[in-house]
Amino acid sequence: MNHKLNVALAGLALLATAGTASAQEVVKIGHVGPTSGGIAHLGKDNENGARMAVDELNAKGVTIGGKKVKFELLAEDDGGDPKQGTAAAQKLVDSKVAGVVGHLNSGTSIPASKIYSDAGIPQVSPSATNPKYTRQGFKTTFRLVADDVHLGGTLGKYAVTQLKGKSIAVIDDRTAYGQGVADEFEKGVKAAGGKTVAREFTNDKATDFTAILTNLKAKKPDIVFFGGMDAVAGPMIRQMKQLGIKAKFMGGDGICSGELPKLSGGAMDDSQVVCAEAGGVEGEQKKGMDEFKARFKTKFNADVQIYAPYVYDSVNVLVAAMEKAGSSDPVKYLPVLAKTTGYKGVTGTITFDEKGDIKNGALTMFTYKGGNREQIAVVR
Ligand code: ABU
Repeated sequence: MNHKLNVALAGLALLATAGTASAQEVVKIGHVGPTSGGIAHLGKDNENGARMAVDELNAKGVTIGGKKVKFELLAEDDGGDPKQGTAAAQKLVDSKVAGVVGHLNSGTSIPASKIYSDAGIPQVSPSATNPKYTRQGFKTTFRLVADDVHLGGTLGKYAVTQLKGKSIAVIDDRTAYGQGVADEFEKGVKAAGGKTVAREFTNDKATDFTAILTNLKAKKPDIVFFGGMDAVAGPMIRQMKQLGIKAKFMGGDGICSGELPKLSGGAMDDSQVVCAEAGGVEGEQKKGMDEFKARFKTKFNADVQIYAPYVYDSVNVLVAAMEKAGSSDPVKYLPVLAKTTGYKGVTGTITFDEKGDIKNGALTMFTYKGGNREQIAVVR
């Protein structure tokens, strides 16, 4: 074969390849979480959950409306900061994403939800638990976990009825999540006939809690509840030990991570900490979750922190609605997404209510022994 013919054939092959590639529609999915700052380990965990879903969908091959599609993940960092969160949201809207998974924090998810709503782009948060997130009347706003009313209220009741707390102290970090879950916890304690003896607050970047813990010590609490995230809870537990406060330590999903023992510098006593994840599976369904965790570990050489399975399910729920609607155009698939009923995910069966909240959201109570998170029970 002469050289000219070779070049012509190579050109034809390239054209054919280019033709195939352009026949495959690219669907952009946005993900936002804090991959920098104090809870970057949680943001990265979330982003990995999204990446895993997208990689698996692309490997399996998905057809939407008769066309093979390829999903592209656009991952943004909001640093857990509301202003950075809205900037990231606008960037994703401008990039014409078909849907967004995130943000991680309530304080970023709530302001960002207005931007997605104005653009008509569906947003599924895998972790924001402040009730306001889904109570703004937006049709684009969905959540895969139970909210703080359920989470804080259940933990408050648990503190009184199961842990037999008699003098309960409460601290929060003044964020949309931390303050909200602490308020609901207090209500839960009171509804169960219990008593709170102190309420203190800090912020989500604080590292020294000597002043507030010294105040609390004088009240002799048997339980300290913290509304906030693990990056603050860890040092707080360490400083409680240094000050000789022997109380149990409770918190919501934000402290309930695999990283908490390390963040406390090994200061946690066995069973001292009780926290709850705002979701959960048991029995047969737990097999799917365990398999997910094993695949995640193989892929990223890291254990799931908290929300990666919820992020994974969020991406898959969006894509399932696109497949069912035969379109990745938000105008067409959003009404289908809103009617999601009985979707079997690794985090359980997903059905949205009229606000976009998960129906019958479960909670899983955990403690830590020997530096490992151990499940106590799934409660509804
Ligand atoms: N749900 C705890 C962490 C995320 C948030 O709601 O801010």
